Amino acid sequence: MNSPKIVYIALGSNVGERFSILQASVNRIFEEIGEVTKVSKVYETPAWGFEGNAFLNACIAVSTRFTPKKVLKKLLKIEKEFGRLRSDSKDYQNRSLDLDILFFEEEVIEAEGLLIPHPQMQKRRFVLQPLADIAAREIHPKLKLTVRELLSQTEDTSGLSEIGDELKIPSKQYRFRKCSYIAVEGNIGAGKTSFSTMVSQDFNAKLILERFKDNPFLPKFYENQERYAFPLEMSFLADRYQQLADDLAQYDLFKDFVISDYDVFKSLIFAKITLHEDEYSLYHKLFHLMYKELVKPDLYIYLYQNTDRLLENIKTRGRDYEQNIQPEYLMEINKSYLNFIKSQTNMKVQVIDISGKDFVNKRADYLALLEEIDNHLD
Ligand code: PH2
Ligand code: MG
Ligand code: MG
Repeated sequence: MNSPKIVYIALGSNVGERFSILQASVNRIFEEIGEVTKVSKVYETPAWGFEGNAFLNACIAVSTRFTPKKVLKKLLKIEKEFGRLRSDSKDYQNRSLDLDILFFEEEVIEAEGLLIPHPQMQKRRFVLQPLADIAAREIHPKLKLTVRELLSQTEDTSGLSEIGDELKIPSKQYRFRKCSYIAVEGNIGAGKTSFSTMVSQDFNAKLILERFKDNPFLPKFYENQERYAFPLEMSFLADRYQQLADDLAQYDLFKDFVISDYDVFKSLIFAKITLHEDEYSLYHKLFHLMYKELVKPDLYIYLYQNTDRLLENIKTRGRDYEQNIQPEYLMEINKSYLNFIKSQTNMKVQVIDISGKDFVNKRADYLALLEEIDNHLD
């Protein structure tokens, strides 16, 4: 999964209900591409480079995890939804909606059909003026000038007039942001790490990720369960306890809440499956000594994914030692989680079925998942 990047997009319309089209396209960009972080004022501008109706133009900043190519594809799709017709003619034409990528971070891309930064932007006041509203100090990665400098140097002298209406930034006030600590759980390969990482990025949360990579017993365990189950479970418990004790105690002033991609109870759930009865009872004692010291999550989310998709995810992420995991083992883990969840009376737990969903690659699925979590809260 990519980390979010800032893309600046220019919007223009000179046919139909121009302002409504711009606002509706901003909403669609939020749904398809990413969080809209800034919107410029809206300007009425004379058609530049051809004889046509006056345009409304604006610029927005969007935080996206998609690649420039994917963003372009989605913008073209949104243009089409608003009735944009493209003809083969090379001349400019009236258009209900035009969406152009101006900058994608500092990237310079010169590919067939995709030129970033936009090759004409320095010649167009209808781009530079709104862009300067939201990104005056951004540097053009090829021309090495700021947007403010480009605006003051441009040869385009056309007159722009600010209109009274302002574009609204689409956003949702999710109630889960009021939680102080959310734990995301799920089977191996369910997408716990991706989901908690995305939420931490989008909602300014502190992220706690399990450090499984450092566990020297894990690859050995998958080779020889009998021999390595106990040391594996013990070292997981010690690591998780230490990490949660440290990280949950350190209150981060600049973050709104904490989200982790596991809950410490995971240790007990796995131990019950992998350990012999006598080992488990020893383990159980130690677990509870530690458990009572820890801060408990005020929301526990279990992402349920079906076994086929789990196996598929395990394959695509390609950790060698996980490749022989059997479907039966995954089903057993799922069952144990659900038993644990049933026994919880004091914790707010949500089981969310994400089978058939792809929240990493489909933003609509991601937004629907956030919505579902929120609807379950009272
Ligand atoms: N877009 C063009 C060509 N000319 N003129 C104005 N005023 N606004 C635009 O958005 C615009 C234009 C090609 O995309
Ligand atoms: Mg254009
Ligand atoms: Mg265009």
